[in-house]
Amino acid sequence: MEFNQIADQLEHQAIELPSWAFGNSGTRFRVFSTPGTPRDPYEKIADAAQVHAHTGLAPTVALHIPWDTVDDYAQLASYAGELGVGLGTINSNTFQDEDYKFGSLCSHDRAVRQKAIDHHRACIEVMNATGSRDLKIWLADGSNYPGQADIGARQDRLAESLATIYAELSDDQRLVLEYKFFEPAFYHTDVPDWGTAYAQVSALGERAVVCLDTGHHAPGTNIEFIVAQLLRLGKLGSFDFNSRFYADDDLIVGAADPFQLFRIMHEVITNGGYGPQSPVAFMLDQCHNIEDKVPGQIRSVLNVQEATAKALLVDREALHNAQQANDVLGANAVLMDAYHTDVRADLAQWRQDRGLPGDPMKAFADSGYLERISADRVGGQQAGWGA
Ligand code: PSV
Ligand code: MN
Repeated sequence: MEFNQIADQLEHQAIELPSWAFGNSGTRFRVFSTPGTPRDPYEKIADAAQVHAHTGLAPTVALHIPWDTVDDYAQLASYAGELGVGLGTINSNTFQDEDYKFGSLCSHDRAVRQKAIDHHRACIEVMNATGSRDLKIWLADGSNYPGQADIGARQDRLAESLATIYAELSDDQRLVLEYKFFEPAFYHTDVPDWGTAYAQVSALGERAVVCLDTGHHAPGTNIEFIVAQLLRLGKLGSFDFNSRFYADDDLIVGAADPFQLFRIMHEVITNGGYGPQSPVAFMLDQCHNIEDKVPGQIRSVLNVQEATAKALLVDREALHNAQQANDVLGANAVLMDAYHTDVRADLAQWRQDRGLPGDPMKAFADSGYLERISADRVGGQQAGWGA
């Protein structure tokens, strides 16, 4: 396959940026700040708009409530529109309140469950104001010690809580349930894996789907298999892309294992998850602990584009024929040929043909934006986890 045969298909790529990627973040040891870090959701959106302006790849920004609380969400949406981006997924947060120490939607305390449900109601109101399609739910619920919790009863309460929230959504809105096998709970989490997420969303209905965060799997997990399976079941709602070396590292997607990202995009494309009709939302879920945030996000979306281009280059007919002929090495060679193709010069040209900078990293560095926000954003409280 030649690059010009796939160039048009790259137009369909849209990668949603997480507002929290522009705030400060770190580990339990230290949160470092960077000059110019946004102080409010408006400044986060202004930074996100820079990523889209330089790449054409990131037309929407996901919000996290309450981190991105504003008085007027419609006004925030129109501000985003003025900068050339839109507001996307609304992420709920039931992990930073004392009341949720022993769980939220799964808690055995009815009042705590109700509080968590009410928070999701508030998130749906935000969605109504912003025009967002997706409510993404990631739960920190779980337990730390065997015997601490009644695991089955918690699943029942989760099903009941999710059904209550799902009933509040309008016909064009979706509930997206994200799984994670550990952290902050260390013995069990209430939505540890794709199977549990699938079982829970299947019981809700058609507009309930699964979010696959690439960092939320045990080492060695064949993530692309899960992608293929969820797509054939019609339940892959979204990705949270990031890289992990050890656990949920939230590093730049494609940094740790570009081959895995390619394999994931290959399964996405093979199983109908890519293109204008695809219901899959491609999001980043990353933190930039030590690198500058805006270029960190630019690097990330470019990495996804590069992996996508290579995956589109797979000669699917040749692959199919080799598979049918049990040509093990031939089939593998078809895939590896695409992976080893250097698409960087073609992508630079692709961008220039569309009025974008050939080298977005350099163009952003040359733009003086970082220097400007460092000088302008003085005083106030820099955003970070919890703000
Ligand atoms: C949890 O690790 C998670 O990946 C969830 O996606 C959250 O939405 C995100 O982090 C930020 O809280
Ligand atoms: Mn995530």
